[in-house]
Amino acid sequence: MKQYLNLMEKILTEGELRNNRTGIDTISVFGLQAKYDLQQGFPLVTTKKVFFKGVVHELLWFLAGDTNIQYLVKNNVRIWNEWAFERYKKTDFYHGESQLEYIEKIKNDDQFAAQFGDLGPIYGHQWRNSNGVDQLKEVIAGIKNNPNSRRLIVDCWNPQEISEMALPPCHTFFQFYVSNNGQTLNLQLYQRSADMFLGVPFNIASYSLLLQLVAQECGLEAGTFVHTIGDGHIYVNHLDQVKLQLTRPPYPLSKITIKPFASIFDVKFEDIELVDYQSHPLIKGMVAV
Ligand code: THF
Repeated sequence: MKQYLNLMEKILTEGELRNNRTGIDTISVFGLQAKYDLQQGFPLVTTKKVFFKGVVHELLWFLAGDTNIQYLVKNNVRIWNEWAFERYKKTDFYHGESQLEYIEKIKNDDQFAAQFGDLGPIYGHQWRNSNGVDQLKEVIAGIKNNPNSRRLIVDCWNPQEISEMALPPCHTFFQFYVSNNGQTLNLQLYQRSADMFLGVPFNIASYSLLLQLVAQECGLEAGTFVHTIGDGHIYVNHLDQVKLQLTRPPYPLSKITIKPFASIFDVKFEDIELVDYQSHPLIKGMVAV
């Protein structure tokens, strides 16, 4: 996992201080790439403890085409709470509740959740129903039937729907590539904006798991996850945390095992197991909204 640490070191030495819509400045570099060979192990960051359960629930939520935070909240995954709450605050129904009160209501009141828990047509919607197109289903059929295709693409940047999304997609566009005489599946992601300390360990794990799931369904071996980044940044309130992480030597990588399945859309949380994950302790950081 040196690749991830190298990108953060590069941003610390070459980055430019910039302001942005969140009000918390970043140090940023434009145009970064890292490659993770899944045959070397599962690239879950080891220099801090990553909340892997959250990664799995979020990915299953995307795969189900779900965009309502109720599923995440019920499974104690809080990573999308701020964005849903911000959206709720802008409605006429908001009467000054705290975020905690709002989240309790989302958890326990299905009707309230249906009305106010949605993030708009974000990832899950675009993957499974982009103006009626199930992009993910089609791309999997493409991998099976036409592995040399150069059009094995899922695109979340739907310009007509961006204004309805709680947040325009950060991981915007991905492409599959079958190599090694039809034996190995690779995936490249274009991420327009990357929060290196908080989001990126999640994003690497999420897309590597997606690659492993799709490979398993297609009877292929999981190859390389190529992570291409536009604005790669470290928030200034994460600098101490990043510097601490850079003093920590990485541990050997973990592995993932997934129980046999016919379709990735049938996979359940319990079917995915993280094996031999050894990490340094958790490091906390505030998320910029
Ligand atoms: N906005 C910002 N500023 N950073 C992001 O990483 C980000 N995302 C998604 C959407 N907008 C973003 C949301 N994903 C955490 C992790 C992923 C997120 C949001 C937040 C987070 O806070 N992780 C902590 C705590 C996890 C927990 O235990 O609840 C961590 O230590 O990892 C990137 O796609």
